[in-house]
Amino acid sequence: METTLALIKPDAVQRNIVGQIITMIENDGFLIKKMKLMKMSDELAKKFYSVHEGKEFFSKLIKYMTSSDIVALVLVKEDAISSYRKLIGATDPETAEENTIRKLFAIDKSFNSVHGSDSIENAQSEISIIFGS
Ligand code: IDP
Ligand code: MG
Repeated sequence: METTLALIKPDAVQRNIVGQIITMIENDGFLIKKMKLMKMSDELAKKFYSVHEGKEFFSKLIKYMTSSDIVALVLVKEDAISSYRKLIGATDPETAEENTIRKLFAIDKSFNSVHGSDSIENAQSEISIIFGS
């Protein structure tokens, strides 16, 4: 069994679609191991997205991620990391596959409703950033 970190981002919490997204996660066979509603501080968001520091969208991303509450989840499933990335779809909803969370719910490639870890190392580091170790 593998573990991944999922975030339901501010645009989704603001639009009252947390339940629909969690239903898709549960229907895809993930077990919710941890879950919390929280607001990211500027410092936490910058640490979480430090890999994107210096990119042109970085300040917009930090402003977005700290704009309202998010829901953070630790999910467990066989091949959870790739399985959850497949469920959420491509970063840009215009290129995301049908029936993925981003295709169904994302506004655009900036405000794209969900986050998912992309490797075992990043999943472990993101879980400790959000939930502590
Ligand atoms: P991911 O969330 O699919 O892993 P990343 O490339 O890691 O995508 O980017 C992190 C987040 O930064 C995206 O989910 C999105 O919110 C934002 N982002 C990524 N690329 C762009 C862009 O080109 N313009 C604006 N925002 C972007
Ligand atoms: Mg990423």
